Amino acid sequence: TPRFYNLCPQDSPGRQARTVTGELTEGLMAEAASVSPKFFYNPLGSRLFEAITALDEYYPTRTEAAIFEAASRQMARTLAEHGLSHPCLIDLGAGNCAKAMALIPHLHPRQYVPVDISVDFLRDAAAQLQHRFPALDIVGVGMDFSAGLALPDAVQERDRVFFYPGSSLGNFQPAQALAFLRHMADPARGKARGLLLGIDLVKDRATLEAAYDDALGVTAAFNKNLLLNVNDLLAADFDVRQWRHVALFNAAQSRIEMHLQALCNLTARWPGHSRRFLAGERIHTESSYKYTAESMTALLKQAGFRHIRHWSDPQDWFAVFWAAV
Ligand code: AVI
Repeated sequence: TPRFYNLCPQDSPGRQARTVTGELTEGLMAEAASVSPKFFYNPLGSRLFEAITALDEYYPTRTEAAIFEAASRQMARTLAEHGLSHPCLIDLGAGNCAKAMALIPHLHPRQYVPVDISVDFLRDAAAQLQHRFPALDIVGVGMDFSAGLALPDAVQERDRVFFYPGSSLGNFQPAQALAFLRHMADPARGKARGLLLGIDLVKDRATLEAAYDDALGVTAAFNKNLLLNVNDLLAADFDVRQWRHVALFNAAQSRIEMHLQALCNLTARWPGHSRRFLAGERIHTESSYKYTAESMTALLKQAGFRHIRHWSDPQDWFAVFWAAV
């Protein structure tokens, strides 16, 4: 079995619960109500997200996979040109490690470091991967990397290449995305030599909005399930039937926004609090920023990366960037 480090806060359940309660209450009581998208991912939410990635309308997952399939040899050559023939591959949000599994035979990492906040899920996935690649040095790390990249000493400092696929960077506000990339490139912190980043690109509104409002209603269920998770976490009484899923492309901010919109006047209650919502009022649940090749190149440069190139699909719907420090 691979080495595994759990760096998730070992807070007492009570203390952790109070933090979550405070964060949720603050968002729900704000004049423009919001809940962080991290609250999508309870066990049902993770399954619904997996279902989303299989939808016709949700092009990012399969488009990214096709780019990796077509270009992984070129990617390996590019890394080798930067002296990274045997990198330490740090997989951010590795989940089931499936994306890395396809890449490892091409990139020949000396060490593979899957990182995820979902600790037990990752532990199992890392063990399975070790079976598949018995000689590979695997160091699993359970942590919330959005809070920083302080990796355990067992993770080698040399030749670090961060792997951040799936357009997850798009769920950060651009200023947060820049701060995170800077942190990665900082020789004293993330110590990255390079980064392989998958990011969704700006395209026509209809394609974008369909990807976040599919005909089967899977994304609507994914969005509404957030209220079920909030009910569990806060002991709240949201009725999902009183809410509708809204997904729209905000072109000025270059982002898909997901909201839950109240279908009638209603009051939601949880211990110590209540919030009245008028019909039509919304809770903002997610932003998914869409970049252009130019805007992402500029962001990576601003963060301290040099030698930037990217690969995309024939329609230019999605891009995989290589950026070296
Ligand atoms: C995880 N993240 C990159 C997805 C996205 O496209 O922003 C989450 C998602 N939300 C609705 N559908 C998918």
